[in-house]
Amino acid sequence: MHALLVIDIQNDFCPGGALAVPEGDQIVASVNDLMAQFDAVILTQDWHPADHSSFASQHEGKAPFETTEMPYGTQVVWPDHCVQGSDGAAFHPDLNADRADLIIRKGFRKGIDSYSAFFENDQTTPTGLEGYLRTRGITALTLVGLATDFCVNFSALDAARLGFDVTVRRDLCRAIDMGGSLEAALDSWAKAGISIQDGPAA
Ligand code: VGL
Ligand code: ZN
Repeated sequence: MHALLVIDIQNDFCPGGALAVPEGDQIVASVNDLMAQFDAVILTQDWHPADHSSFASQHEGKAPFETTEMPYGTQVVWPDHCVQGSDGAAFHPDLNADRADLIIRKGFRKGIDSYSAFFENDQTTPTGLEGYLRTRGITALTLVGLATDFCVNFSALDAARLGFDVTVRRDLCRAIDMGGSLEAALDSWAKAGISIQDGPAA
């Protein structure tokens, strides 16, 4: 069984949003088309309380895109984004969310961020996605979505570490790309045995 894992295609990550990823909206139509090819479609949704600790606004003297030390390690602080129930947290209006078997929300605990669809940023608190996939007999995952170098990256690496057969459709992802983050992600995917596809399989 092969699932399509669609990462964070939400208004705040699209042009005009609070943490806009360049061209984030340009992947939506192709992602919709791709859904038909999979046994299961799973969407993730970044879903933060208004006072989430990943927001620069919660750290005196910090500007967005700087870093801070959290109990679980270094954390980039972001513009306020994907606040629970807000329009920014909603899926892009053209995304075919009706096709989703499961929507998994992450980053809902005030004190900890969650880039990965599998584990929060302490790398130990599970989201429950692994259990869902295993009990459905899903062994292969193809990832698409936003942002390549953060939530797609950490989701793909965790999936590979957990033993899933992982492919990233790089052409159906878009990156934030700060401080070499995109190149670092691509390097780590190669080392983790993740397949990178730049278009539909031949
Ligand atoms: C993301 C930064 C903060 C992402 C989420 O979806 O890549 N990046 N929250
Ligand atoms: Zn977030």
